[in-house]
Amino acid sequence: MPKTIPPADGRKKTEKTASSSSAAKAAARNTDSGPSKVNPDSGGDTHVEKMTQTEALVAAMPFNATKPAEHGYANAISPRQGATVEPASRLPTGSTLSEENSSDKTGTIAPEGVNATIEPLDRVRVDSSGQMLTTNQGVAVADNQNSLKFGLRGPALLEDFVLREKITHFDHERIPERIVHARGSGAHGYFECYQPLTQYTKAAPFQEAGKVTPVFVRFSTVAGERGSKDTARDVRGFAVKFYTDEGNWDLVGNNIPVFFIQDAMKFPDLVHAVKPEPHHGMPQAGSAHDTFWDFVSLMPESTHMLMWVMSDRAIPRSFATMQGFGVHSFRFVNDAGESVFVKFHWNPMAGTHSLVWDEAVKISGADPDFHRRDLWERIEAGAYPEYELGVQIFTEEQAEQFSFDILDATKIIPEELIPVQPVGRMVLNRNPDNFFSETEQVAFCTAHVLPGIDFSNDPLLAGRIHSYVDTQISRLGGPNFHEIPINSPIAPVHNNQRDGMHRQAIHRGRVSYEPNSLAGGCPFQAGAGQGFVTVPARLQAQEEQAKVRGKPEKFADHYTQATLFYESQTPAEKAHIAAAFRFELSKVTVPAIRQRTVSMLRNASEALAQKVAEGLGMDALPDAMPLALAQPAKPEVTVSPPLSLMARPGDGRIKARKIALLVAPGVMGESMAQVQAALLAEDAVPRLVAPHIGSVATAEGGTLDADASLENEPGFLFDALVLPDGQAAVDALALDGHTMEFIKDQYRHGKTILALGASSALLEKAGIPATLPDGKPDAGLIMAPLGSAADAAATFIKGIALHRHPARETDPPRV
Ligand code: HDE
Repeated sequence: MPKTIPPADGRKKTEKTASSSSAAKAAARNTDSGPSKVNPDSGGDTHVEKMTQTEALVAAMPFNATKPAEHGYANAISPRQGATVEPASRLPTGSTLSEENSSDKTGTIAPEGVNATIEPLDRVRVDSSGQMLTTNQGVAVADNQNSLKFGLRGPALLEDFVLREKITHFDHERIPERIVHARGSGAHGYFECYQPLTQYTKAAPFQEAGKVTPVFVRFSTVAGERGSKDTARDVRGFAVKFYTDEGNWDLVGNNIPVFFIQDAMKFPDLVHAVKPEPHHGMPQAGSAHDTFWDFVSLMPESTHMLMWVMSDRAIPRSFATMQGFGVHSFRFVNDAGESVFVKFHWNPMAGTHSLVWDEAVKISGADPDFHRRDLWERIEAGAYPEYELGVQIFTEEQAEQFSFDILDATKIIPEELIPVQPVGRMVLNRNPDNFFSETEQVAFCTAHVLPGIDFSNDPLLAGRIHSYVDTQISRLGGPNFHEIPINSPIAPVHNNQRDGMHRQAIHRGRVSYEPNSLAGGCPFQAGAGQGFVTVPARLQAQEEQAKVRGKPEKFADHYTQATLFYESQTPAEKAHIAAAFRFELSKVTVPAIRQRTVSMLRNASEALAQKVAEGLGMDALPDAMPLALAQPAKPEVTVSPPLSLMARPGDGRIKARKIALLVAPGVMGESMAQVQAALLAEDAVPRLVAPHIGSVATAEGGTLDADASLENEPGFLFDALVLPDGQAAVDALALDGHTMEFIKDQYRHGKTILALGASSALLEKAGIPATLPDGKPDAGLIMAPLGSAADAAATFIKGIALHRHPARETDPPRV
């Protein structure tokens, strides 16, 4: 009879005795027909034993006991666990009797219930220290310098399998890049739960305080190709893969909480419009061109997103200083099957800080890898990027009362309506070992959810649930992308999917279907107790119960939240939005597209439309675009301060900030060393920058070692600047045109500048105004007379923590 499975090593060895009948033995050795009745006396013969146990296993399932449970509503929302029977031993479920014969290659019999493809990444890590070079077949290569030739000066030979393997592999090194979000940077880390959220969700990461779940995060730009620049004006992807013990959950979000469109049907159109124009392939990684503005100005629902994309959110200082959002409404589901809606927010501990446009443009030339480098260096330095996960939780009833539709991805839920509750934190503490294997091959899919997390009916989300799996099939070469090490879960994987390109799992046994009795019913359906069950959300209204192509009425309010966003910004942020619209639209070659965009903006903000129109040299404002919804519902709030980047200054730390310390021969080394030490004590990254790299003689007779030059690390790459004391150094720097550009960029971009002793002359020579445009003192300009470097360093550090001094700005800039 079937019973508990004995351990693998307790398995009976084949003993051939005379007591088993020859007929049974003969029958058990056939693979193409069986006896009319199985002889239960195996006589120790393994073939017969397997046949006997197989018969018992199958007979223990005389019919499909769960078939009736496939019907009816109650079963639909609470599926039963599948029927299983334990075999008497591991014999009947194995593929082969020869599995006991082991070798260095085969290893031993598959451990019971184990799928080895999900073991930690160590199983595929390769370290070549102390190893000799081999081919992919493990054959040692004697000569890796020369191809095989017929004579030293003769023709190369086709026989050269070493060369041909190397070149063939090289020829296929590239895989198709992501159609969007092609340029990305990744990191490993962990998520730690603050308190159990069991009241709302049974999702594994939220079950206990202190529970740690490994994650892999990939940040990205959207429009640019894989080799494009980091600091383009663009949305940033913020995709997090949680390797939970109940399977992988991918929260594939952006750094902006809304989107351009409301329905997946329009996504290919949006992407075609923003990508380089198809006739000449320009521009790269930019939205400042005709087709993008043509499309969005015909899609007024994009107005809210355009406000965000024209704001400084689209040019973050660092991946560590930007927020992330799940964008759509999702659902949390608890153990009792009750569900609430949830929106996800990632808030950076370092605060939200961005670049300014002039800075972003210059950085893209000097360091196209600016964000990737910053992320890598922060992690290598132990200044781990950290984010708090917050959730907005609300019920169906609350959602019905809102002036907007929570299924509309162009709308936020103002924090004044539903506060953001912190539920855990994420720390990114390990760089990938290999960019391609991890960051490039990671496959995020919105379809990857867990018990406890479910979808809303957002029509944009619905399209995404399909799209991501589909795209991985072509990008990663087939349906087995889940077996690529970075993608495999840490939770067990057992199903009857088989074969396909690049299959890695080697399944033991002959069963790859369900229901089955030959494998005791395994793997069996989990049922509602442990398995994923979709929330049986009901549609209430009559008209919702029809098959239609259309949108709910509230989706037609295209401007209320665009206005809310704009009105919630500080004056400097508003000025940046206006300047960004002006810049982008100035690059459009068709005036009618500009007109149409401005006519759309009039519905969001007359003041903004006016400013943009002036900046574009328009004689008069075009008529406002007709509204799709004449009387939108009255909004609950008209200003929401958390929508400003200034609302999150961060923890006041300056860790990982890069500060330039300009030096030249004759520098007063001691005061510079004091500032350097103060910055290092704060975990900032001070760099000594000189006219050229190398040793610089100090006024005191010592030396400083400059590891960057005015040429290779221009001023806009730094968060702050220290100018040196020492007349000879000041004179030398004043003669170098790079110094003036360095100082001007630092000033124009609102950075904190510390001028030690005699170096105030450099500020004068660069034409830096001593006061703000309104005549008030500039807190970002710190003068340190001789002997005050240590005190001044403390003020300097506070200034850097503010990140920028926007009060200095004018349009156009004074410097
Ligand atoms: Fe994506 N998106 N997307 N998207 N998306 C992809 O998947 C798609 C949308 C987002 O680092 C693709 O693996 C459709 C919204 C991120 O690997 C693709 C629609 C949001 C990433 C795809 C959207 C995102 C992607 C391209 C509209 C914010 C990068 C390659 C229905 C919530 C993930 C890939 C990574 C990537 C489709 C809209 C975020 C083609 C059809 C809204 C962060 O599947």
